Amino acid sequence: MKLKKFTAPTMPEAMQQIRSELGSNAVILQSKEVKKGGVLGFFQKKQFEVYAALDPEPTPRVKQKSYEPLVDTNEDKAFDMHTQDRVNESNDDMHILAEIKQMKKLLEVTTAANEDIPKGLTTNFIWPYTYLINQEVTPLLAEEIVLQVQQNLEAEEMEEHAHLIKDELHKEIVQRLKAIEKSTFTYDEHIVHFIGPTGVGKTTTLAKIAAKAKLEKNKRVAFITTDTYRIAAIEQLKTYARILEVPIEVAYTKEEYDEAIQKLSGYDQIYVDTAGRNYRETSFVKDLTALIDRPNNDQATMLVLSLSSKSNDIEAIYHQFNNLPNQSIIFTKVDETRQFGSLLNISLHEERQIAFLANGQDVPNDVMVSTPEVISSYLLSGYDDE
Ligand SMILES: Nc1nc2c(ncn2[C@@H]2O[C@H](COP(=O)(O)OP(=O)(O)OP(=O)(O)O)[C@@H](O)[C@H]2O)c(=O)[nH]1
Ligand SMILES: [Mg+2]
Repeated sequence: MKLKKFTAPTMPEAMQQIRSELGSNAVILQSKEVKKGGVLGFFQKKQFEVYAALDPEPTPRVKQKSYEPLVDTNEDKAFDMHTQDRVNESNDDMHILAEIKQMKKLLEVTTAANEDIPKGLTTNFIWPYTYLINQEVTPLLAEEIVLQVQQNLEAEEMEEHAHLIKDELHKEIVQRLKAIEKSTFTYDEHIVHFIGPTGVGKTTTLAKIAAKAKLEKNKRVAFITTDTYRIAAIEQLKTYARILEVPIEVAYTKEEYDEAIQKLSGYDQIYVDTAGRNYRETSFVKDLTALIDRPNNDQATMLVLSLSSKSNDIEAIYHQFNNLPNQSIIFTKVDETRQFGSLLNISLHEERQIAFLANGQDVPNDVMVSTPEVISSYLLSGYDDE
């Protein structure tokens, strides 16, 4: 397929250029009015930028007349591709629409300003690659995965079918996630600290997991909160303790914390809430680790991260805590975004599977065990809509 951008002062002139260069079978994919030149926004010249494409081997079923309504020579109107209204519903037209959709995807890819398409990707795989990039998967990871998928499908000579690409992507992602270390959380840990940045959902998620421990795993559960910076924070955990009928201790100092652990030592699991801080600051990390660091192995840390945070911030926070023993990762607010790349980035870069995903405010229901299949399904959930 030949794809080209044309620029002219008027739409009819652009059309003239397109006809003489690509012939009358050319399809207009997009057009817009732009202003060029001038000084400080004055004396700018109006120009029309039109993207047109020509398939050198058009399918025999395509009728020439179906293309015609797509060409609008009215220069006052920015040309738009709302083809649905203009094309009738015959099978041929549906076929053309599918082709145009395909071409538009290609156009988006071709015109994307900052996207470096990796060498070695054939046309059919540029779209899956840009899909993963739009999901905020890191470019290197997206390239690796899509190149592998391309290789797998080429070996089977099936690369041109879009749904096969999606299935193969799913397989590839699941396989990579399965190859890394599993989450170590088993509900047998005696002390479980919930740590993480401000407002990510530490207290809410603690209540959800503690409820699971008590109701599904029959564990005897107790709470400690060390988040004494805000009265509301203490009250929040006390409320959950009341609802779940579990004891709670409030610890203002390291000594009180040690006493509380001692006091609750007869319980199967002690869930410890901590204050949200700006943990990009190393001093906060030191304070927290000094507080929760204990000489026994019978403890775990739940690093709570929000999927609605920026990818770089998520990775930076992860690295601030990666020395803590028995650490599991929980991602919250999975329901608040449509970009799921961080789930894959963290898992594969750090080679550590995510333990839980929280997807709403409802305690205790909105939490699920994270599996490679669940992560891949989230990641590819918008694949067919794009
Ligand atoms: N949409 C959505 N909201 C969530 C989720 N988890 C928690 N929240 C909400 O996020 C807000 C903050 O939750 P908290 O549990 O108080 O967060 P925190 O990390 O303990 O906050 P600090 O202790 O202040 O640092 C609350 O309104 C929760 O209902 C989730 O998975 N999805
Ligand atoms: Mg809290």
